[in-house]
Amino acid sequence: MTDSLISSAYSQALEVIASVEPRIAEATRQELADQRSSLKLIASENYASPAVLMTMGTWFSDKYAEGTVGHRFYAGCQNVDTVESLAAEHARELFGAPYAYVQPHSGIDANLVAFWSILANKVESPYLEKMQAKNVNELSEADWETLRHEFGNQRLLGMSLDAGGHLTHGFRPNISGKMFHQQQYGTDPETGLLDYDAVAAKAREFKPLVLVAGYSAYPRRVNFAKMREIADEVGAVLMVDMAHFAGLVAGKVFTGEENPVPYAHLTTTTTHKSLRGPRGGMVLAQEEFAADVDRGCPMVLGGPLSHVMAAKAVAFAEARTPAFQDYAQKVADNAKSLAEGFLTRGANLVTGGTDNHIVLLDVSSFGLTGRQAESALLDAGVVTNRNSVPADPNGAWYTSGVRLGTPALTTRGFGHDEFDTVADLIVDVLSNTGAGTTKAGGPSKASYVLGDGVADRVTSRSAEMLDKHPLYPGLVLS
Ligand code: DSN
Repeated sequence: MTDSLISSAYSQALEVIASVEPRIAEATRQELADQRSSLKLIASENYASPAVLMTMGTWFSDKYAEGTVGHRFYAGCQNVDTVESLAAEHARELFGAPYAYVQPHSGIDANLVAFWSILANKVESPYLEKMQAKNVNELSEADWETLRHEFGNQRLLGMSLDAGGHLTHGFRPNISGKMFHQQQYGTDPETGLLDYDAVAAKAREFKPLVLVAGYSAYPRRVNFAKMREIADEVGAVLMVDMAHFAGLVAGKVFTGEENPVPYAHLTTTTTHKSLRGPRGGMVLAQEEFAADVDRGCPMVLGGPLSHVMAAKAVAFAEARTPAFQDYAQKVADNAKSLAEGFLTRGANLVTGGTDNHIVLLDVSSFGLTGRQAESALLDAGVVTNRNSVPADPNGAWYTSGVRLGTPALTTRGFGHDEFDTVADLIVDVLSNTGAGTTKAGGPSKASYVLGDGVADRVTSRSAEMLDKHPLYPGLVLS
């Protein structure tokens, strides 16, 4: 596709939008300008291709298609069937999975579908037997009470939020921490690394139905063969949430025991992070769970977003190319360059480095909270997100860390030298930021004072790199 076609398509689309609500057209233009002019280091974000983005803007958005391919609750789904079948086929091939469910709207939805299918498949409840034999309306109140008891008292063991796990891995305030009787595993207090013996000991003691592996802020690889061994020993289902590193699996950077798909009973993911597709989720499953996963909609999810499933198919087609494998390797190489850049400048990193796409910077040595650091960096055009570090004294709101990721800027073409410069710019901002005070003059975890001229200095050095590696280089809006 030529640059002029893309430019013309978007320019005309914006004209059509402006004819109805000009402020939305303007915000859309401004978003492109902002993304072009800032250093996007949010580890969970990326830049999807124009083909993926354009696929989302069609009339597939208008179609209801609850159910699954060939078994819909609405008529007229023949084209949605084509789209969903193709997306699932591409996903199965890309990840070597027996079964793929491409309907989840997000990673949290994907995890809820996985929980549902584990409960439906593994909980031995008299309710389920009766439900197979009877009309659901004939079940008694006592049957429903049994169901609530059986489904509501299962055990889940997942990685704690401050060690790098996700909210949906059993964090107490999240529904996963309320619907399951949960316990959490952390990381070694000295090294910050996952301690498989400690996970195994906890699993032996707790005997979970579900062992969740995977992470949102752990800057290291996981050995999923070991996690499966632990699950098997205690009779648990292994569920891996690869939302963050799906692109590194698809791109064959994580292979063998670092690839979760052959080891996990269920693997969940988002499609928009390192995988560089549209915003959405997906569940990959071994055959024994497929029938229950298939009931995800309408048992757990609202109607599938057919336009997004179409864009998933396009993104998966992109991800099976050698160019994507090259990209995925660069994502990991660049994270190492970024980490080395920090270490040579004396900054502290959780686990002392990285071997995936994440660098977790502990900002307490700069005398700042994560929130202060995130805000000061944003003032200088560096977009990050604050994140807890293990045993964080500032909790999940203020935090003591800043999470950085390389997928987005690698898409723009940044390499070793640019990421070394990014480390330099971040250290420059943080070394020249002081903690502020509350209105009453006490210590504040939120306010901060950025030194004079720092934002301009950093923005101008970033602009040189951003101009050299433009976002959507051929896209010119008229
Ligand atoms: N929001 C995603 C992330 O940033 O990791 C996961 O919830």
